Amino acid sequence: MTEKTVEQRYLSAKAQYAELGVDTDAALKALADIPISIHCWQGDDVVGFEPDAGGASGGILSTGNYPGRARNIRELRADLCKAFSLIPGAKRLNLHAIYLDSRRAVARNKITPAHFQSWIDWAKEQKAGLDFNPTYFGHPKAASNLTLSSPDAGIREYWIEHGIACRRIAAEMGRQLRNPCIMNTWIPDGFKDITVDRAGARARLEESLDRIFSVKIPAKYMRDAVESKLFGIGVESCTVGSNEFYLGYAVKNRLMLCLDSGHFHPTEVISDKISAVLRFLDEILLHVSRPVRWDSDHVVLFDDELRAIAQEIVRNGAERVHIGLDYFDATINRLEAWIIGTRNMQKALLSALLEPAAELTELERSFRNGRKLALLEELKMMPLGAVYDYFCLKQDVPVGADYIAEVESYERKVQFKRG
Ligand code: RNT
Ligand code: ZN
Repeated sequence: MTEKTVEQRYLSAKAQYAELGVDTDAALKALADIPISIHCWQGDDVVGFEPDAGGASGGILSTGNYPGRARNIRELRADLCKAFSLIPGAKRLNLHAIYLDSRRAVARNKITPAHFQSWIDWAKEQKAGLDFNPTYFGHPKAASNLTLSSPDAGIREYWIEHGIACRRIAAEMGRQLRNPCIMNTWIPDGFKDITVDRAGARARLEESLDRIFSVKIPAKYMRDAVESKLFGIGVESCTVGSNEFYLGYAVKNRLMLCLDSGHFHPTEVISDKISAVLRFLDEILLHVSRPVRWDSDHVVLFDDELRAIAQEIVRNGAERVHIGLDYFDATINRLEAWIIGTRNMQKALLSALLEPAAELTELERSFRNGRKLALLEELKMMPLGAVYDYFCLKQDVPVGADYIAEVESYERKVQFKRG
């Protein structure tokens, strides 16, 4: 498609939306300012760069053997640079503690901001914010699937120190980038079979978290989120950090709750939870993912639930909802996984920004529900694609499917040569 065609189609779409009272220019301006935090772990199948890397465990796993996985920091950064050049809009990079830059092995309770300085410098160059996660899995001290809630005081202490070390790192990222770093705490803790002392495990988890969060850090540097879960492979019977546990903990301690799309019962959706939890929390974090039959972490599609999530973000105020992606598919090119998911998140946000919001609300309040339903259905036929293509053009990234050829040439020249 030539630039001229993209522009012409945009003008025609703009006129069509204007008839509904929707301003496409304003929507594009708003879209450009909503950052999406791109998860580094899609690039290497959640392995990380510790010299004795253990990979994912604790109930999460990446499946597939598509060639070209990034094996070291240099390769991961090259892949991220390439992917970033094909994704429009404001970007953040979401790192895990196992992605540290160190030639020597460092115990997880001894990591410091210095181990992430090269990532901070990289993010500065990329004009991207950074988010962070302590890594409580893929480690001998997590082998029992109990970390912060372990009955073993030594194990608990080790992971408490890890949590404290990670908050310092996150604060330093936010300070240097002048952009608050969101640190998300997810632990794999749970039990495979009948669990007798759920209360004991939860009491220990609360105590450990209290110690980690006892140091107050200004919100302009970093903010904490806690992520709940339903179950994991190998921890089917009891998850210590359940939704009720973390919702209560977040409300009590004024932290963010992290809602992951894959962490609820199969017919339960996070889109409905956003407006509920925002009554009691200032801000929340989302892990946008796609569960297929279980918490499978498939690449995010432009489907009904993604659109509903985006509508709730826009309707409740995007400044209160931090958007992170969380999936890992090793059966396709990992750049495509990033690009498809991030672009879909943006398309969903754009589609929500292009709704005649006031009119829809008014129709609902006045019980004109037939008209509301009809309008919502008509909106599905509006030329959203033409508006998104124009966004890509203006942001200087390939329009439509044009990025695919770029990824294919990159995999031939770079990723397939990795052996
Ligand atoms: C696991 C959680 C968690 C992880 C990442 C790697 O079920 O979703 O967020 O996916 O921290
Ligand atoms: Zn998650």
